[in-house]
Amino acid sequence: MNLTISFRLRFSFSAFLIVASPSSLFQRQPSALSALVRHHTTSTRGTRRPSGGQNPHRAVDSPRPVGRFNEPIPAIDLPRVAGVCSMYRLPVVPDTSDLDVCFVGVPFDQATSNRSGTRFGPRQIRNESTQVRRFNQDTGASPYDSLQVADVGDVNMVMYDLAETCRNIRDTFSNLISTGCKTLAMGGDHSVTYPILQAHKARYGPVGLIHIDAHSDVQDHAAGCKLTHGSPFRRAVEENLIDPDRTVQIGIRGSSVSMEDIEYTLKQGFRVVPAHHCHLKSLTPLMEEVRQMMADKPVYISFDIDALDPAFAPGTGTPEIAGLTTAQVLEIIRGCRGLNIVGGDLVEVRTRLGQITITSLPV
Ligand SMILES: [Mn+2]
Repeated sequence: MNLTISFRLRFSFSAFLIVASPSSLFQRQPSALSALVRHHTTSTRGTRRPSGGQNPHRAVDSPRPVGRFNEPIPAIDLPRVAGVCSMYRLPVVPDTSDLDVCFVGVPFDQATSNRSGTRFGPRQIRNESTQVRRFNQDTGASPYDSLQVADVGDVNMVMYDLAETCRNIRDTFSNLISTGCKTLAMGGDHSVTYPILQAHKARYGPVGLIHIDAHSDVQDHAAGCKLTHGSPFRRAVEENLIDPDRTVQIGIRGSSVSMEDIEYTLKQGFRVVPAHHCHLKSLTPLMEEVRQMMADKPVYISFDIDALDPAFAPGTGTPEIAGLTTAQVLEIIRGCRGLNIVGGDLVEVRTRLGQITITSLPV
């Protein structure tokens, strides 16, 4: 991976996963900059965590005091290139029984229509995440002061059976969220969101959806197949997994086989915000509207990396020109603060061969 790709990926992952960060998105955090100064925990879970914050990745370590939360291994203690490559250098744990938030990989790309490779997404994201540090300097967010977070590994896949894989994903997420833990999933192509939403619907009922993407992903079928990375939200509507009146799609653009998809979304009552409606303006008013729309009910965030312009994130399977900037995505993600977020995903990250054809993208 060359330096340019490395920088771009790191920046885009950061946008979703740390700048917005569990502390910002999931409530119960000390506010912003005060966390930098006071550096104490406000969690109600801090007293019942049995692991004591010891990080099993540390080959050489002194025990941490019991009652602290997990936190990334500082590079000053262990070089970034050393240790097990977990998300944000957090411990890898077998279940969510003592977690507030977990990272989980969904390495699957058999439902991709164009360039494959997102099966490598979780590993690549984890690798780049080793660069991300404990605090966010812009917001003061310090997730590890108030939330118990860990990496729970990957969903086990049946690489030759799409329907069986969807059942695996659904059942795995049902188990992960059964403790009240919130999941942050790393795809994988966008088909994985469908079974993840099935699991969330069973626990929370139909969820509000903040869908950041170049594509609306509401295709009825492709070549007669109903489970593809272009169809998760069509299936989600049909199965009442999402609340159409609390669904917003941001960043939509590019060409389409017909106008049927956009007509379908509008007919369902989705709030559709094309990419060209995002440019040259602040997105703060939009996010105020989104927060009102979502109220205090459960919300799921699904972030397809191709919402970003390929100049920022070329490593994806179906790139579209004139996309969102990283700064715009920060506005969107930070604008979600205070919502009742019950889960989220980052999908369609495909780092291998990322830049090769970027200069020949069609208009
Ligand atoms: Mn998508």
